[in-house]
Amino acid sequence: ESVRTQEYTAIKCKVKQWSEQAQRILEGKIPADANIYMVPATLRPETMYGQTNVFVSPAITYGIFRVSETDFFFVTNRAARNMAFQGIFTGLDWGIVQRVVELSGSDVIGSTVSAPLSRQGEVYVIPMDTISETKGTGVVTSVPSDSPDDYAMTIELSKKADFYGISSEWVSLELLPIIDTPNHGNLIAPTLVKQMKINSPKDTQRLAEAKEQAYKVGFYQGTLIVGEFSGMLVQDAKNLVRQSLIDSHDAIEYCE
Ligand code: A2H
Repeated sequence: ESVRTQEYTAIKCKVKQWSEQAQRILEGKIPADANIYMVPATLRPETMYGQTNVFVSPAITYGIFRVSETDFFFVTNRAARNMAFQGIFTGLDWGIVQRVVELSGSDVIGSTVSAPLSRQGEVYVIPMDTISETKGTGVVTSVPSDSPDDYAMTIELSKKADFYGISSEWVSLELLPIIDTPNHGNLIAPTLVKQMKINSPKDTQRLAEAKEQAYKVGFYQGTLIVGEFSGMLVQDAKNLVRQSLIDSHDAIEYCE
């Protein structure tokens, strides 16, 4: 475990439609005109162009927390506490974390949320068992073009939708090429997953290797091929995309 500060970009994915189960739980608990966001934490803000789903863990308990008069975040208790210390919850009494409701990840699967920068304006919330409760916000953006973990989970869910208790229509199989590389093409995650013969999200050792390689190649050799900073090297564009997301109020800084 690194002792350095991890600087995440927390993406504000506004809830468009709650799953039926979440609707039942939320009934009467939150003002109808509230803006509620699922807030995945990412280390790769430049990949948000390729977001196709949002992952939550069915095994984690989340909360919806008041951020301001009008805005609410769906994150883990732990992340909400960190956010409060970082001054992210504004217009509230200092240090007071206001949890409006508790929900299990399984309650919100099948909801839809906005996906800032992505060509798919709106994406489904789907399950990922390997999400850690003690990292980030417990919510993860799925970018199967560039993240081997996301790609492997996407394939798993599309093959075993019934087993996971989801509708296969919620799993996006679209791969959006967003970063080009000299030797691995423009869909590095599927390329590595196939090359390394990774057949399941449980193939953790090879996935860790693929993740490391995808991260290095993407960062040091990748060029963005979509969006405002298209044509720029990922290492130059990364912070520009991040700042652009923050300026448009689609993301916030989050550290731990
Ligand atoms: B990354 P680090 Cl395209 N549990 O975002 C498991 N994984 C989590 C998590 C949690 N609680 N919170 C965040 N993550 C994921 C994009 C991405 C990411 C790409 C490629 C690699 C990559 C899209 N998913 O991460 O352990 C999030 O996925 C590889 C490092 O704090 C986040 O960034 O270093 C990353 O892991 C944070 O991992």
